[in-house]
Amino acid sequence: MLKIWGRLTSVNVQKVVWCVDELGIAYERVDAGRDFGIVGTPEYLAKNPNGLIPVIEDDGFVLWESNAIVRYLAAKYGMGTLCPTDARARADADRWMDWQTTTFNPAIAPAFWHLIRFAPDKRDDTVIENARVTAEKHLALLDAHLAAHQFVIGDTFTMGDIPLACSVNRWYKLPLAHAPHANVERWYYALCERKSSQQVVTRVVE
Ligand SMILES: N[C@@H](CCC(=O)N[C@@H](CS)C(=O)NCC(=O)O)C(=O)O
Repeated sequence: MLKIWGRLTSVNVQKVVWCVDELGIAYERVDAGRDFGIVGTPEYLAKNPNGLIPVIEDDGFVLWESNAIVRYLAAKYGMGTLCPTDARARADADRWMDWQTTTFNPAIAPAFWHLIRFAPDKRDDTVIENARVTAEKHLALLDAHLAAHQFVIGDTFTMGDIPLACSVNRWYKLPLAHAPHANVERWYYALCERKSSQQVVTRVVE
């Protein structure tokens, strides 16, 4: 059976869990990382020398890097649904996955760390405000895109939506003022209705 290592409070683990729930694959998830430990053990480091989560093992095949995991699972178990068969549609999904990991998530991360993970006396309001301004700029771009697209690549839900929706979910749950983005909100709240998103979107951010 597919095995996933990683705590559900991690946005990168959330992507993988949403993906497998969408695909309807049987899996076992082991809490690992932060207070759960495990990631520093020799056994775990043999699977992922970065000592980070998530990691999967699928019939002897070990893989780390969350978006690579989502791509692998979508290609193996969801070709033609989560993973588009058309090369351009697939590149489009890849593009939004890469944008999530290189642009949007790094933009919101400082606000997440200062508001959620750091002790109140370590919070820096300037860092939070700078992150908010940058994130809103990126969300305006996404909003303009979603004005003409139901999902990130068009009419169908694909792997391209999952990592981005996990980060947008985190963003909307941060205790700060969010600017209105009607198309992002329409997209995000529709995804919150999917059965496969429930382990992610019903969680508080911690
Ligand atoms: N680029 C990696 C980043 C992995 C990563 O930074 N994981 C974090 C959680 S989001 C982690 O392992 N933190 C240490 C821990 O939880 O102990 C990926 O997308 O999988």
